[in-house]
Amino acid sequence: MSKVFIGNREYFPGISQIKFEGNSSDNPLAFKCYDAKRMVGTKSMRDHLRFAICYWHNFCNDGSDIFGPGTQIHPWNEKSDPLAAAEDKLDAAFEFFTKLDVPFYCFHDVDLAPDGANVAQGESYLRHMVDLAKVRQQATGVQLLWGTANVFSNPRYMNGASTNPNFDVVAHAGAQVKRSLDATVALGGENYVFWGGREGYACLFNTDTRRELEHMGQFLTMARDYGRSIGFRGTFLIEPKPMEPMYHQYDVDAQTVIGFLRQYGLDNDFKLNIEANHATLSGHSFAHELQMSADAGLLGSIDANRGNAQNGWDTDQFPTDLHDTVQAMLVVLASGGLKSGGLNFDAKLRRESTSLEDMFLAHIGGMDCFARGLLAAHSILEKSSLAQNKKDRYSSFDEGPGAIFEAGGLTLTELRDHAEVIGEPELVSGRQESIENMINDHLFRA
Ligand code: XLS
Ligand code: NI
Ligand code: NI
Repeated sequence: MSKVFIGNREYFPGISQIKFEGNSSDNPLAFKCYDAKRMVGTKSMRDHLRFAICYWHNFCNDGSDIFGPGTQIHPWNEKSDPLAAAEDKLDAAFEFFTKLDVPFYCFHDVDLAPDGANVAQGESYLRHMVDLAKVRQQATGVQLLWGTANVFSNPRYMNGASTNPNFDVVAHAGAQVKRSLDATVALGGENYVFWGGREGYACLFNTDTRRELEHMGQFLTMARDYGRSIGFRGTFLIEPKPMEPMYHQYDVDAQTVIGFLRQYGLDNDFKLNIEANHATLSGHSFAHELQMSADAGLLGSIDANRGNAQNGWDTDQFPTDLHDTVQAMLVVLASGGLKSGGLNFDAKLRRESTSLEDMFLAHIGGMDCFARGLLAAHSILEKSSLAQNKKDRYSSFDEGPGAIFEAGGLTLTELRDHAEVIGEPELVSGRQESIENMINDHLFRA
């Protein structure tokens, strides 16, 4: 590709198309492992990993935190007219996507377009930006992994969106989700995400949790029905998170969300979007949350990032822990791959990383880390006895009384009688250390 920016201005001058140069390269602006076309089993790395870049952390945030203003100066943020600034931001975003050659991106409605002074104006701003994005998607081949609505930043959502105690606020959330679904469908988005935002509570004394959760079930049902009515054939996703901004978030973790989806009959249309940092905040591991989702047939997509072991908040760092990506890719591969989901880098630069080049370096590192995780996981599944050993561990359920038990054919009394007949079972080693060693051995062979 000779020209990888499509507006009039180049926002990342001096940085050209990022290429695969291999393990021996010491060029920081090159992939060492991610080689989009390389086949791993039956699929290319590109098709296995389905990388996406998020709009918000890269093009909307500027490093500001509660203790101080932004440190990152973005050339697409110079214009004071919000719509003109949004247009510049779009060009910068597509330049970035194409220079990194990722297949997908993700956005909230208010990342792409200004919110507007009222419902109709917000809709028209978003439609305008969607028209421009459509042209850029066609010109570059970059596609939309998912769209979503930001129904947590505007002050009206301080007590939640669909779980707000005020019906008028619920209506505004509905307007935003409607326009965001319209935008997602217009752009051919493969999924549509609901992260709970402020769907939770701070104080039980003033909160009717039963009613709020029913409202959430009702709201999601309406969103599903509307999406299907306008031709959305993709997957709706819920992204669990246990805390922050609310003390108690309703979508605490994967198993909670799975129970909720089943309770409201939404599990045929919805799956889960698992974020690594949210998993660890909920007291689980990233791989655990993926596994619980996969077991339920509801693993939809991934927000790829990592937390900080010392902190109890969502630091949204870029994934650099190889062991983490290996474990994640083991679950993904063993459950049949990402399908319509992808690996969205819901990660931000540190406030101290102030150059535009840092945005590239961070994504290159994350992409290589997952590519290495993919190679190691593939090699482990192909060449080791991991899967067979796991299966063998349950072989007592494959025949005889164990199989009858699994099929629901035993009574508790018969279970007791079996115990009496067989006497004390022998202790069988779980061999955890041996498996952990084998996985480390593969990391250096992959
Ligand atoms: C925040 C979430 C958010 C979702 C999209 O913690 O990760 O960024 O992914 O609303
Ligand atoms: Ni996320
Ligand atoms: Ni997060």
